[in-house]
Amino acid sequence: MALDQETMQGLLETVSRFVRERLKPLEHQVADEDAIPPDVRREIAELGLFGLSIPEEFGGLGLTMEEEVQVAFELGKTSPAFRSLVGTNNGIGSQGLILDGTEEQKRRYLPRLASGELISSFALTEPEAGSDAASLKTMATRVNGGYAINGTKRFITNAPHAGLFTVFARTDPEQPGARGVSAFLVEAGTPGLILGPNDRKMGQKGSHTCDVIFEDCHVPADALLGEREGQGFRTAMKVLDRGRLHISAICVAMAERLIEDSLRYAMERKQFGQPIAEFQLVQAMLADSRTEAYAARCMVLETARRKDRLEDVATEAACSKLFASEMVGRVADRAVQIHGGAGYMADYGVERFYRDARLFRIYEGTSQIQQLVIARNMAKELS
Ligand code: COS
Repeated sequence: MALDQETMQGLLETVSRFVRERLKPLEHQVADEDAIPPDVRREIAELGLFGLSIPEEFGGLGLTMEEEVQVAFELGKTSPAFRSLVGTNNGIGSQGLILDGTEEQKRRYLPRLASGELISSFALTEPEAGSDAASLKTMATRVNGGYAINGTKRFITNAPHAGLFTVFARTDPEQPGARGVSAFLVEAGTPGLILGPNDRKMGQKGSHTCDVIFEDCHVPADALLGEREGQGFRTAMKVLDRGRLHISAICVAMAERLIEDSLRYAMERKQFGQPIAEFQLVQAMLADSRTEAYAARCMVLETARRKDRLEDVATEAACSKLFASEMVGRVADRAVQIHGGAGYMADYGVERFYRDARLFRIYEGTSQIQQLVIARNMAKELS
C-alpha cells in the first residue's frame, strides 16, 4: 500500500539526512576495515530500512515499487556496501518468499527479515551455472519427511551474515532445464550447510560474499518454497525482475553522487587561472553525465510505476538495468577524469566508486543477459 505523501516525504528526508550525516563520513573506514560498524547496522534497522518492501502485515513498510526506488535514489548516494546490507532482505533474499511462499512460511520469516534480526541470501549462482542459471546442478533429493540438498553455490551476497537462504536446487533429475528446479528456505546452522571463506573482491568492501556448500543438508518438506516443486526457476526470474529495477535505482543514485562531487571539484579546482568547470571540455563531461543519469532516473521511475500497475515489466526492468549500470560506469569514468590525478588517489574516494560501480554490470544478470532478455521478449511480442 502506498504511503501518504507526507509520510513518504518524511521517510525520504530521513534517509537523505542519514546518508549525508552518518554514512558518508564512514565511507573510508568501511572500505579500509571491510566492515560496517555494528552500531550503524542497528541504526539502519531502527530506521526500518531492512523491511522497505516487506508487507506491513509482516512488520515491513510495504512500500510500492515507485516508493522503493525513490528510497534507493537516496540510499545509493553513498558506498554501496550500506545498501547491500539491506539489499537482500528487501530484494532477492525476501521476494521469493513474498511472491510464492505459503502463509505459514511468510509468518515464520518475514517479520524477522523486516526488523533486520535475520539477514537473507539468494543462492542461485553456482561454479558452473552463472548466466545460464537453469543449468544449475545442486540437487534436492527426497528423503524420509523432507529433502537432502547437495551442491555448491557461489558468490552469494550476504551469505556470511545470513540466517536464511533461498536455495535453488533440482528436484527432478529427469528435467535438465528450468522446469526441474525448486526453491527451498534453508536456515543457517542446518547441519550440512557450510560457508566458504569470504571472497576477496575488486570493490564494494564492507559487503561480503562467499560460497555456500551443501553436503547432505537435510531440510523438512515444509522448507520447499510454496510447497510446490518445479516452480523455483520462475520464482527466481520474477525476483530478479524486481531486483534489477532496484539495482538500476542504486546506479542512478551513485551516478548523481559522482556528478555532484565532480561538479564541486571542478568549481574549486583552478588551472590556467580559472576553475576547470569553466572549460567547455569539462562542461561536456558534466553535461553528458547529467543527461545520462536523468535518462536512467526517468526509465527507473516509469518502470516502477508500471510494475505498481501490475504490468509485466520484465523487458523494461532489463532495459533499465542495462542502461543504468552501463551509464554509471561511464559516469564514474568521467568522474575520475574530471578529478585528474586526484581521481586516481584513494584519499578522494572517486577511484573507490569507480571500482564499486563495476559490479553493477555483472550481478543480478550481466549486461549481455539483459540484452538477451530484451531481444527475446521483443521477438515474443511480435509473434
Ligand atoms: N518472469 C516469470 N517467469 C519467467 C521469467 C520472468 N521474468 N523469465 C523466464 N520465466 C519462465 C519462462 O516462462 C519459462 O517457463 P516455462 O518453462 O513454464 O515456459 C522458464 O522461466 C524458463 O525460461 P527461459 O526458457 O527463458 O530460460 P532460459 O534458461 O532460456 O534463460 C535467462 C533464462 C538467460 C534469462 C536466465 O537464465 C537469466 O536471467 N540468467 C541470468 C541469471 C542471473 O541474473 N544471475 C545473477 C545471479 S543472482 S544475483
